[in-house]
Amino acid sequence: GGPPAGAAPASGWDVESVATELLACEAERRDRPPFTDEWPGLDLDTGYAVRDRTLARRLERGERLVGVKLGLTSRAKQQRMGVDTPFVAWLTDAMVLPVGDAVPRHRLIHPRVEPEIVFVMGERLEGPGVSAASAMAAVASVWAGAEVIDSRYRDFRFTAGDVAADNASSGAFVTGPVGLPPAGLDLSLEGVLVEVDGEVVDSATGAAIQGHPGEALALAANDLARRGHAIEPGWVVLTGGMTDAVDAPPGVSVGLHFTHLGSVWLRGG
Ligand code: 0L1
Ligand code: MG
Repeated sequence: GGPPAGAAPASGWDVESVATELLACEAERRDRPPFTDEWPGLDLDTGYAVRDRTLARRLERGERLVGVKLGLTSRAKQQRMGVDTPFVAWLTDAMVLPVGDAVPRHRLIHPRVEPEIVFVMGERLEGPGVSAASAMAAVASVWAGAEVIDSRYRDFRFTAGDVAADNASSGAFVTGPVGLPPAGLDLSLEGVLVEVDGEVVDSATGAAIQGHPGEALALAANDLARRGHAIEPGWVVLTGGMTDAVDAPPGVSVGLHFTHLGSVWLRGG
């Protein structure tokens, strides 16, 4: 009985039209209510189908796929956003923020900044059945990172399906000064201080990310395998915000200070 989950939306929305609307919101710097207000059938898998359609459109217009990011891998972020599922989204070269650039507010709606532990992959990683240990064995180097998240949803209000469709609030990202080999690091204990205009406003360790960022990497590989994707050599993997994100309006300076991975500075914009 009944249509399959996500099918035949009474609202008129479907995967194609949601993908079109999300890309239009991004281009026009326009936010909107979550689609699930009108289309409750937009579940996580349907959201992923939208995410893959927007990626296809980005590639068609000349962007290059450079990696993946995880969303809502830390409890701090899950609680803040009211969604308890981690998920995976795409990174393209258009999202790379050159070192020294300010938060690119001119092309974003309501950007916020969060600290992340970032991997650059040495080997291909394909699920299912990937463990944190086998995931870490495929990592070439570990970096400090700042993700500038943005959401096409007004006030960052969304369900898991909405945010999966919206490529996990992707905006831009920048990595820190040094890439270290993973072997010498205990990433559960890697700390970060979030400093805004000289004041420490938050802190966390890598354990905030699913116990260890390698768990998030394994999760990404296993989750992508469900849709026939693998993580490729050379790809960048953002393992998820370690703390809640902070606002960075013009004039504000954000410093993310890691124990061994160095500092990432970002001027507000
Ligand atoms: O808007 C959001 O906070 C959802 C994306 C989460 C990004 C992250 O957890 O790193
Ligand atoms: Mg993030």
